[in-house]
Amino acid sequence: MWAGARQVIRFDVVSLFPETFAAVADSGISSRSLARGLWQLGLWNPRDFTQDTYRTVDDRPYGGGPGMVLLAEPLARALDAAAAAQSAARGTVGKVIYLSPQGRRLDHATVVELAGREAVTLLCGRYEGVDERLLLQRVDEELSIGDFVLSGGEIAAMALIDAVVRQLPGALGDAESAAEESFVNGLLDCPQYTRPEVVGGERVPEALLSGHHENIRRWRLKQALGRTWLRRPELLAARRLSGMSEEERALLE
Ligand code: 9D3
Repeated sequence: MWAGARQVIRFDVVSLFPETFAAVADSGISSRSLARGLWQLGLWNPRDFTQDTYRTVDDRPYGGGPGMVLLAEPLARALDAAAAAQSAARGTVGKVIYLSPQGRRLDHATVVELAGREAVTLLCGRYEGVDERLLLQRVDEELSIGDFVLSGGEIAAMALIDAVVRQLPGALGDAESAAEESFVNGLLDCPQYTRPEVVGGERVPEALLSGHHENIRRWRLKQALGRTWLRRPELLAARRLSGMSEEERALLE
């Protein structure tokens, strides 16, 4: 295989807390694949793009009310710097995605689509949000990671990066990739067991000790279907529409 054909993605992140991205840059699968050149990370702090003595990045909302709003100008200059870096590193400038509770919910299909891009800029908000004019002028897409309140966009951006990087060819080891395949099929994972055979009086299910690979596969599929039916019935409804195998229908029954 020609290594030059590798699918590399560059993320440029605009954030007031760039140091928090150590969570994806310095540990785990994302860190290993960053060191191997499968993806690139640029961090841009709007505070470094201020022009006043106090390095002001926020101000009070017009119309009054609690909290502060991020200023458009330092963000615009940080976005310009990110775009220039993408142009130099990738020969192209990616779309700007604003992480916000008002965005469309991130899902697996979007993660896979993002993994195919050359460059993406992630804009992280803080406090009450970002001046709307900056959003209108500079943001292409808006994404949320769920219906709950975070303190800012950073953790959402890191969740997105982690999920996308896992999809890059070569990011996961062989064992991890094989495990992934068994459940990115719209079902929840089956239960997992390891030694010893008895824990707190509870035995490992007999099917897993048989060594009969076909029985083990059927037991796992049945468990996955049963759990999905009990915990996330809406996933099964979607699966019924997109087509279920005769075996799955029988096991679910
Ligand atoms: C508590 C303040 N809220 C009512 C006025 C508005 C609000 C502003 C900023 C709520 C959250 C945030 C910060 N959140 C994000 O930047 C964010 C987020 C989230 O909170 N939940 C799910 N996905 C995301 S993506 C970015």
